[in-house]
Amino acid sequence: MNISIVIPLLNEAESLTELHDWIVSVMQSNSFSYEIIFIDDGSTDDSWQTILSLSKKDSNIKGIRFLKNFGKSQALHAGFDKAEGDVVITMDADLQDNPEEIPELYNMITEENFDLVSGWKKKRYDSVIAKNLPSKLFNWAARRTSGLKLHDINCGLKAYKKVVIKTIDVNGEMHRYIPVLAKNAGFTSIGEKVVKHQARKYGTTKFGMNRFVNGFLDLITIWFISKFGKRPMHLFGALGVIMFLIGFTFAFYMGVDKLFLHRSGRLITERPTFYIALATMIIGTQFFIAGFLGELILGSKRDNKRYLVKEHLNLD
Ligand SMILES: Nc1nc2c(ncn2[C@@H]2O[C@H](COP(=O)(O)OP(=O)(O)OP(=O)(O)O)[C@@H](O)[C@H]2O)c(=O)[nH]1
Ligand SMILES: [Mg+2]
Repeated sequence: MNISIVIPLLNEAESLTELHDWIVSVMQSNSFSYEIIFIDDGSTDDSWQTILSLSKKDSNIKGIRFLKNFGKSQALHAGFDKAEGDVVITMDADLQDNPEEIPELYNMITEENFDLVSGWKKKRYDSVIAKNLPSKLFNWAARRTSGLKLHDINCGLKAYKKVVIKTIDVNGEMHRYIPVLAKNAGFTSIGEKVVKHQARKYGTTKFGMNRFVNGFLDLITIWFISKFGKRPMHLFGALGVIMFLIGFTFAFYMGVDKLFLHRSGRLITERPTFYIALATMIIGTQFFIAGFLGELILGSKRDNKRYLVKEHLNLD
């Protein structure tokens, strides 16, 4: 199979039929063999009914319906688990991403040998204040911490070699940083393609302003994971030793002073230095324990099923 198209969605019933017809016409005019995997992430509208009725006409449609809303990352994770095509395309369900871009993306993966190609909505049809400016800032920060030269890291339209999506683990809200995850996993051939973007035609935005707060917190996490994820003790151990040594030096000085020099007539507990020494030694120990816990967690095998499926369509 040439292409798997993975489409995570939440309450996009009005868009699905038009999106499906558009994808099919592009697939047929390029004679690609393909599958479309819709992941309905606990929609409360008619999205699943629409997917079922589309699948009656088109056997290339597969579907997963989550028991409740687990988030876009989990939806992508489930779609990636099931994808069989040599090239995997992800796109939004709201008709903002243009299926006409798929053949060119496919060629970039198969002929130019990219591991991952990310779309770049160079001309956006979104509000400047709510989306474009925060998004520019966000992408700048992501570029600085990750070293990737992408302009639009969180673009929904992306193409991957199959091995990439079978390797990376998209969890939490990490769908915003898939190129960084891919880079950390060792896939360095990461490209970018300017893609057409449309204004939203039906339905409503699913992510509010809190996307930027969450986005920046995730950015710190991913920076931390890519630097210290495999060796937390290197960070926490070093911090712990430094803090502990500072505290110990203060305590040692006070001890020597009290026992041998007798320069201060006060009790040790009456001196501010005592509390500095105490606090830094305790914090140092805490850092050390955090490092140990990190290593323990890394060592134990984790269960990576983070979603529950309610129904399947054409999947085993
Ligand atoms: N699986 C899943 N998909 C989601 C969720 N929230 C949004 N989506 C899908 O992710 C895609 C992008 O969401 P949008 O709300 O369009 O985000 P956006 O394109 O940045 O915002 P607009 O420009 O207003 O459309 C759409 O296909 C949504 O259906 C979710 O919680 N789970
Ligand atoms: Mg959208």
